Amino acid sequence: MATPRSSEKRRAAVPPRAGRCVIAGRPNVGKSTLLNALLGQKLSIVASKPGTTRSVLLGVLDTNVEGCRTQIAFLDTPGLEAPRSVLGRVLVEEAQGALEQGDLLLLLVDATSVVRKQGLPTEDERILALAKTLGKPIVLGLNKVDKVKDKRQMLPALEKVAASHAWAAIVPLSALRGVGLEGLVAEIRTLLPEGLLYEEDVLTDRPERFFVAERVREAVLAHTREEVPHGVAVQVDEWVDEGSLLRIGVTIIVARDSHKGILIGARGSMLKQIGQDARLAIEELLEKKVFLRTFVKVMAGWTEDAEKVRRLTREGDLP
Ligand SMILES: Nc1nc2c(ncn2[C@@H]2O[C@H](COP(=O)(O)OP(=O)(O)OP(=O)(O)O)[C@@H](O)[C@H]2O)c(=O)[nH]1
Ligand SMILES: [Mg+2]
Repeated sequence: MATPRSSEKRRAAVPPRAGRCVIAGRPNVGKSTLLNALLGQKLSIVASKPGTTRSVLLGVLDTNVEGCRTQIAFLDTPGLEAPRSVLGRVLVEEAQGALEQGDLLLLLVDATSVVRKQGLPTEDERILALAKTLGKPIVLGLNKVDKVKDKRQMLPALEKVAASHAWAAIVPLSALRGVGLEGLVAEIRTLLPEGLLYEEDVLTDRPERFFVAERVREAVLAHTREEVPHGVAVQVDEWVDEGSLLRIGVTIIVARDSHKGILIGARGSMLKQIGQDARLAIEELLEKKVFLRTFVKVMAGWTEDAEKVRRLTREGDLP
């Protein structure tokens, strides 16, 4: 039997592993929830509506798997689906571009739809077909297992799915409840090359203002329905650090005149609520007192204008 000392030595001799894992899948399957759960902190915004994530977001997990250093650069991506607008097309292009950057792919699917279909739904099969062309290992993550009522139906569904591709691994998960995450990370480690990609403490590569714009958009998404959320974009146009207080001004862009009224609400009540929620989220993010000014602007039809779409989906990145 190995003494504690010799097992420590053995671990120290195991080289670190690092690589990029692209989280891809249909909209709303829980990709961003999973990124946040894996990192143990909120990086990506989440909403109950499809089409929430609009640009590829890096989140670096630097951890130990059974004592062995492991760096996984996760890339959260917009959902892949047949686009219904120019905005939709740009999001799909963004996600497809990310697929090529991964050492491996984590195809995330909704476990309830797999159980219902007793196999991979057609939309997920399409993504799998696209992923296969890259010739990289694919891990299948079955998310939202907490929502599967009859667990006995899981096994036959898993057997069907297992036969559909030479998966590197199949991992049932609940990103929301934090179930299956350790096993997922351990599976991913086995697929990574040796080495390290980042210095310690690197979490992401986006500036604070991107995350601020996203928190405002998340608050808008939480309070709006139907087509309003799809046409919302947020620009940060004021950022004044006054020491103990950060003064931030944002413009919330909507795609139609009628959406402006909805967003502002009766005597400004909706916008006030959105502003309050967003401010609290930003204060938590930046650990600082924030004064948030919100302004709503109509940019009619921007979701059908490719140049505006490209600018507004990456707006928070601009200096
Ligand atoms: N019950 C349950 N709900 C989940 C789970 N993971 C995510 N969700 C919910 O699913 C919804 C969508 O989550 P997101 O993380 O925004 O999904 P996404 O795949 O990033 O969506 P897009 O960015 O639109 O592609 C949210 O309401 C989440 O709370 C899970 O494991 N169980
Ligand atoms: Mg997302």
